[in-house]
Amino acid sequence: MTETPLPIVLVVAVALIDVDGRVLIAKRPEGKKLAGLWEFPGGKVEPGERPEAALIRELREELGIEVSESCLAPFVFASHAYDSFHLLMPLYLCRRWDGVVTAREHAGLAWVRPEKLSDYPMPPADEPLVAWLRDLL
Ligand code: 523
Repeated sequence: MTETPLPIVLVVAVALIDVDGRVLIAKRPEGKKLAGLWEFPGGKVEPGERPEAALIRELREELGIEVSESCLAPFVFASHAYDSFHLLMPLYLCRRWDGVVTAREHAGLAWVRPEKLSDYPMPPADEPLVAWLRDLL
């Protein structure tokens, strides 16, 4: 019997990098899937939405900052099969934004040196991105 493939969910995420080269990670709140794990902030791309527009919207909603599309630099893709869907998640890099980064929806925020990111428990989709960021930064 052929297995039904899992639906693909497209999520966009960002590594915000401050002037000291630290990376922002955000703690998923209670009541959400993967609560308590530290993620690269982002969220689902809505039907018909461009990925970059989705990321700009998510950063406004979740962190209260404004990012311009021209500041979103190249990305790598993360991919992970969760129980009921297959997550496909490009990670953007962003070094410039307007406003103060604020936890509007997360349980906490941390600015972390790339070599320390592996000290924080992350969703399985995010984990492989840590080594990539360590090599890049
Ligand atoms: N991830 C993930 N890593 C990561 C993000 C931003 C999201 O693994 N950096 C996963 C967690 C969820 C799914 O992507 O399974 C959607 O995340 P989110 O936060 O946009 O949506 P939730 O948790 O509110 O999910 P729904 O309740 O399904 O809307």
